[in-house]
Amino acid sequence: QEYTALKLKVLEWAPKAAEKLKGKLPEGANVFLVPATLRPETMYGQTCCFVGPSLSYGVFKAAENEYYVITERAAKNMAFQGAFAQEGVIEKAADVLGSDLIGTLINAPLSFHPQVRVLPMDTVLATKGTGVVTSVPSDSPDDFAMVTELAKKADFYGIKKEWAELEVIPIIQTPTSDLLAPYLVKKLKISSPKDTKQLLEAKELAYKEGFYQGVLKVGDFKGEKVEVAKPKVREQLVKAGEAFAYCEPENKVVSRSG
Ligand code: ZZB
Repeated sequence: QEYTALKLKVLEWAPKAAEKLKGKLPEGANVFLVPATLRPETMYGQTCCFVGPSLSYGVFKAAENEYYVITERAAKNMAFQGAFAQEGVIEKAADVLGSDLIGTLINAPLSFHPQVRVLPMDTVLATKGTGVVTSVPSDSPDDFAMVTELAKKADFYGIKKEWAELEVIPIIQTPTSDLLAPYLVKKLKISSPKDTKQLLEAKELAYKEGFYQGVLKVGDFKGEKVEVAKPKVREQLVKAGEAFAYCEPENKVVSRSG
């Protein structure tokens, strides 16, 4: 599985993360949360970034003054894909729990919302991608269901309501909608992130319709089909130093979609 790994620069740590990282990183180090995505063409619509609150993450050195927040499992894979200074070697500067990261302010490349927050999502899998997921509620039913839930129960989740209420902007037009995920969530009567079965169906429908029939409404490739624009957006992000390819050894992966 080839993902695009996106670099979301940390602008301001949540207090708990700041405490845990104190003295462990060089002054002025650039740290990035690095989600793995299959949909680089949707990055215009990022509204937050999810971590699993109970998952363990590491802060791994990628280059001089540059660090990635990802799972150890992902770091081990990246070390063999030229992402770090030395082939096969990982250098962990600190440990941090997903829950410590909640509320961290980050930069989201290409997004209409350049500054977004790290928010919790219980269904993030430690065994897939980097354990960090960028959220695009306009085109991912899981993400739309989760941000809706977070806004509804902000206190319960220990977040500020407004962090989950960033405007969901249409970015891809398909024959049925320009907000495909909210449309499918409504149509399949999904009322919470716990509606696993319907969410899986919605995700499959969204992937298919988005990929084969979607047309970008925004950005440099506005008017182009998703199929065509996807590699172009990816290339643009890579050239800007904001993303890189990340591959997953298939046999080790537990995929929700099988
Ligand atoms: C942004 C995005 C925008 C995504 C979209 C999807 C969609 P899969 O196997 O089919 O779910 N993801 C990545 N890592 C994890 C993880 N560890 N746990 C849970 N979810 C994860 O494909 C991977 C997609 O699942 C990734 O692409 C990521 O969300 C999420 F508009 O990134 B995506 C219809 C889907 N639309």
